[in-house]
Amino acid sequence: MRKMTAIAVLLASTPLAAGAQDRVLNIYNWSDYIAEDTIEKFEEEFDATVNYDVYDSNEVLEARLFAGNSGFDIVVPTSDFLRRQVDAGIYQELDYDLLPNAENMDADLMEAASVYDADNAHSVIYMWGTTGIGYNTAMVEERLGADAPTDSWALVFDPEIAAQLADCGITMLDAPTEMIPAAMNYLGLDPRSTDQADMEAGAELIESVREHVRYFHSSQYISDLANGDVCVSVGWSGDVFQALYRAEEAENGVEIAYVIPEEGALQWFDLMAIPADAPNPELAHEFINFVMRPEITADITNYVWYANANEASLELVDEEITSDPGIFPTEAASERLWAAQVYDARVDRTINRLWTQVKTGQ
Ligand code: N2P
Repeated sequence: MRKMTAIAVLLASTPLAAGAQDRVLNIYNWSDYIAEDTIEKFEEEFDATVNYDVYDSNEVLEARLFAGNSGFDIVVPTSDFLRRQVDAGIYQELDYDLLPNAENMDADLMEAASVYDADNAHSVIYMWGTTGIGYNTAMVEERLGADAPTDSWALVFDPEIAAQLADCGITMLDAPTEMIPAAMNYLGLDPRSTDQADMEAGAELIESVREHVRYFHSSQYISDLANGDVCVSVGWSGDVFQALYRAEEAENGVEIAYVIPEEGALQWFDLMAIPADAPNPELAHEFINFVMRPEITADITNYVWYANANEASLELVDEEITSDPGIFPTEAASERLWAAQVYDARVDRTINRLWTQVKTGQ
């Protein structure tokens, strides 16, 4: 008996046992943003335990990161937020020697992302998409007729039109840095403007339709659209497609469409990065490299309906996805897309103050 205890103590203190305990990876990612089996596959192959937590707001992620000691090894901010966070020094540089699969990435898209992180020194693209409109085709037609302006932001920003859709449910993202520029764009202003008067005009427009908006939330709309509980959502491309697909699966008669409005839309990148104080940066690199395998990224895109920047993965992505202009925009549509503006702390405070005003009406 005493001997067995001695062996157990000895085993527990061997480097091997300690190493296994250390193979814990803390990931903080967007909700509805990974394939069902990605984490399980990684855990098995890499003998690791993953704590996987989710958010649906860049502001929430940023607050956790800026508070320090977040304990996260991998986070996935959107490009413009990443830039401010890189400038604040909260990420570590990636060691590309540990990321041989980076060669699978699309050079043009990585270059576009380098505007937010010079030389992609701290981040690689996870997925990308657009912020457009998802709608229930039948409900909208019922209320607005066959020539409803379904390819326009008028659907949500024109008070007369929004009033007619209010009963079936309009929702907007709780994302000030995406909603206010979309409203500015609809008004004919530059969506990338940081001029206070322009931002105020955008906020005022949203306030003018606020009474017709059922809620501001950035993930609830997926199931609500799928179930026919709301009819028009300003949403993220892949999330609307997930709603469309869920409705199809449920055979509940709900038909959803996603549109990049003719006036234009935001195109964003979400990127994987490792906080400077990450407990396990080595394992974090292993995870990033794992995700950059063509088949792993393809699995994710096939499950979440978001475009990725992994060129080598595309031949493994369902044709239904690669050929959908809502997911991979046509060249003509791409010309109408704008890239996220980076706000400094002052502009960021302005936009957040305006947003509180929009949501609470004061
Ligand atoms: C996934 C949302 C990711 C898009 N649900 C936000 N950039």
